[in-house]
Amino acid sequence: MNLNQPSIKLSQALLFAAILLAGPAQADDGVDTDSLYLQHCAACHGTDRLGGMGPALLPDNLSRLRKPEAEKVIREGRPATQMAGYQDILNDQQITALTEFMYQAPTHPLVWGLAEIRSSREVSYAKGTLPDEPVFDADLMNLFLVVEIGDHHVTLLDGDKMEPIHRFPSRFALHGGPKYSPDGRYVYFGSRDGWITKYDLYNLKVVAEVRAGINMRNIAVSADGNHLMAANYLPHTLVLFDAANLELLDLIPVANGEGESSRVSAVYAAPPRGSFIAALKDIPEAWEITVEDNRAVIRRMTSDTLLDDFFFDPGYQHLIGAARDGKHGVVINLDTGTTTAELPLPGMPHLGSGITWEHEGRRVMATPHFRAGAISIIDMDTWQVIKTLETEGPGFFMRSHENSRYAWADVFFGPNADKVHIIDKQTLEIVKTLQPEPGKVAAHVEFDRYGKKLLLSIWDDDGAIVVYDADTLEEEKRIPMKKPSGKYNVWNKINYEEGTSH
Ligand code: DHE
Repeated sequence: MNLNQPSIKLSQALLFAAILLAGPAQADDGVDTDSLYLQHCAACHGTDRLGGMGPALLPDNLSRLRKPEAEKVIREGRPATQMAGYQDILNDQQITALTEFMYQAPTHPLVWGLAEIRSSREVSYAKGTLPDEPVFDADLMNLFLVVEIGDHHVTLLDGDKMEPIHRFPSRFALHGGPKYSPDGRYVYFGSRDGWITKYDLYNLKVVAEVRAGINMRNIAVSADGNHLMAANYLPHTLVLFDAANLELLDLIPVANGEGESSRVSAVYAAPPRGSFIAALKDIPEAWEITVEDNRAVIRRMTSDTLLDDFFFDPGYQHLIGAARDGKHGVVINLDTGTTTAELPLPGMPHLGSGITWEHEGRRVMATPHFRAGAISIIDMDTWQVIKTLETEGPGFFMRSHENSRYAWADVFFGPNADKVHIIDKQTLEIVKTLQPEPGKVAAHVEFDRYGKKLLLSIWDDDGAIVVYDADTLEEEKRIPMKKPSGKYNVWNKINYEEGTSH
């Protein structure tokens, strides 16, 4: 919804006509929601509800927004966005009816294929057309990006001075880690609505955008920086792009040999293998994808369970996946494609945020659990759980750095969500529990490139980034931010640092 009225595309106009010809939909309370939607919302959110200048208004895309919050947004608008408040235009009954309408599946088919992807692409500055000198002075390897989901912005932070350099608007609801080009100059963001934004950190400019799907999981950039792959829930596709200008190269329908299609749980780059690895949500398969002549070549690995979430060993020889039943994990050998071990991991492990380190000469990995106040520590040679740490509630993220003796784990869910545990990586014990701001969720840590300082989010609209000394564990400063979620350090990401996500 918006006061600026962008032009409506032909396909949307045809759909608009079809809806009008079909006659207005009346809600139970007699409100004509179709007409209200077309009059007030369609210009920005699309006549087909697939989104436009505003986000998509479909049940899956809205699943994380509770209905009362959605009503509040319609009533009051969203600060610092184009979304105006409608409380003087629509009455309570109309607002409630519109909200219900948005949470119902549309009757028209939702299509996002080659034509839609191609026509969504916009290249503002083709690769090679902007200066190669950064417009600011800072260590380019110690920059952080902070995603602020409170008002859909991103802050670029100088990791030496721990001061913001620049703040810019993002697409609605970024999710998952932004991915850097191997030299750290460009970063690619993915939004839940399927938008991929390529941003030039040297020039502080969006250089290209494309929409890969209607409901996207995440994106991955190949180790050589040449290709980008997007994993979608809707439609059931993987999409391959040229990373230079986000040109569409290949659209891969995701289905098994019998033609049953599947959502994609996620896709990651596997640098030593020169490939991408994707796991499927509705079919018990993981795929290894290589790019030949700008086309995707798929190698299928079958698993004995559906994989929701997964992780890799540092050499990318094994995929460690969480089974959908939430009770165990499986280890797939990526060379043979066979399942080589099963892990007893009750309480739904969040393997995607696992980290690894050396412990008594062996590599271990640690993972929090979504449904249990526990952290499992696993020996990566024997695939045995060697320790289970009891925490003050289920956690979401874990983080460390090769140069730090500590690993940090948040307590994201439950009454202790304002606490963070600090684990000694050698004794495998929780040595300290911090409560940076009582009553506000404290979550997600990222270290600087040296492992000497770290950033923690106070996950609140009136939130902050807290800077800690990684050795003394003392707070150094707070930088106010709007619900900061993930933080991403350039050096740690492009070097696949062992204590951070990839
Ligand atoms: Fe995430 C990363 C899946 C809910 C914040 N999340 C990821 C990744 C996956 C994933 C597969 C890795 C992608 C990548 O980085 O390339 N997330 C899921 C879910 O399945 C789940 C549980 C349900 C869903 O709705 O999708 C989920 N995630 C959330 C949230 O509720 C969080 C806390 C808030 C939000 O923004 O939606 C959230 N997820 C994050 C963040 C990362 C992430 C901040 C990146 C972490 C990192 O350090 O790399």
